[in-house]
Amino acid sequence: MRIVVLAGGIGGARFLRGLKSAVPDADITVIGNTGDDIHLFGLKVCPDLDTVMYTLGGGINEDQGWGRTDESFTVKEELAAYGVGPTWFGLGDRDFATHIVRTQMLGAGYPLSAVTEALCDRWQPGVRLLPMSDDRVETHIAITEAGTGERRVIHFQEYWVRLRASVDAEAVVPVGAEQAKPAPGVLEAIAAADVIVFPPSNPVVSVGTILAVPGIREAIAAADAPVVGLSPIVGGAPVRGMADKVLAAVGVESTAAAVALHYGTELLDGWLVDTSDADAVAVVEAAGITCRAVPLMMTDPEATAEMARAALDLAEASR
Ligand code: GDP
Ligand code: FO1
Ligand code: CA
Repeated sequence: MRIVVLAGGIGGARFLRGLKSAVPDADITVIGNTGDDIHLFGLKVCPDLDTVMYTLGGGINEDQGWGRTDESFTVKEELAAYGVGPTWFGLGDRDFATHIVRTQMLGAGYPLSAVTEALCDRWQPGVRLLPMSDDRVETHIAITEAGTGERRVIHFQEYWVRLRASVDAEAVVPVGAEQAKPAPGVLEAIAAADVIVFPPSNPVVSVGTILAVPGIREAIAAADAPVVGLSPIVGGAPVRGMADKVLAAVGVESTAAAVALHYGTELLDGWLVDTSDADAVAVVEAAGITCRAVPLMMTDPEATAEMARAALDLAEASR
């Protein structure tokens, strides 16, 4: 079975781990969000690609959900001693090596897709990990600065990591997306898929950014395969992260039903909500999307594998 998954970072990566254990023989292609990417200290950092690669390759810091296990921060401390920032972004020593290899290969002329493949040679994630695009895309967030009242547009990482999403997101702009092309293999994987899955990733700054690359949304809408999604919103709030803030920026309520309607029937055939959101089932079905309520908390590997099985069952039912 050929499965295509549009993934952000932690929500996407954890779901993928469950999917792999539910269907060990599946041929899984992951289209990864690169809108979170940032250039720091002359290095290209790709948080969502790395989160998927480290999680599936056994190198992730499980408590944090991002970054490397067994990490130290000597380089970060030394940079700070030189007064070289930003100090708000925690790049660890082991993680630095990934960004050095990536930046070196990009400098030598390899596209991000080839670099990602080379990094995955080491990590063996057991999926084909494709960046959504080889072209530079960076998500920016418009805010009003709390102290000064000044309107500014800042990088998504600054909004999330420095400001911890403490002010409203007034607009979400995937800078460069309009000019970006899908990476090699992306459209082909979508067209050849037996099932397409939107994991419980952020609908705006993860899945939404991937869909903003011209051609990807259209390919999914046109695909023969059923498209099923799992709600990242449980009980009217994100399980973690700032999805509520970025959903508000695009005028969508933070409910499991509203996220399904935001994707719409053009994309979705099926939608899973958490059992605590069973009320949403009727609303989503009324809109023409097959919907079921099942436990959607990725508390342990078996619970996550069960979510993946439920998604594949739903895909079969909505085929
Ligand atoms: P990020 O790039 O690290 O933010 O990760 P993703 O975009 O892939 O996923 C973030 C989303 O995962 C958030 O909106 C969370 O609400 C959602 N999420 C995290 N853990 C769980 C869980 O156990 N169950 C569900 N349903 N959603 C989750
Ligand atoms: N998240 C944080 O909350 N603080 C950090 O200092 C931080 C550093 C970091 C370094 C590498 C990396 O791959 C991810 C990192 N993250 C950090 C996570 C990242 O900001 C988020 O998980 C996503 O980009 C949000 O979608
Ligand atoms: Ca992300």
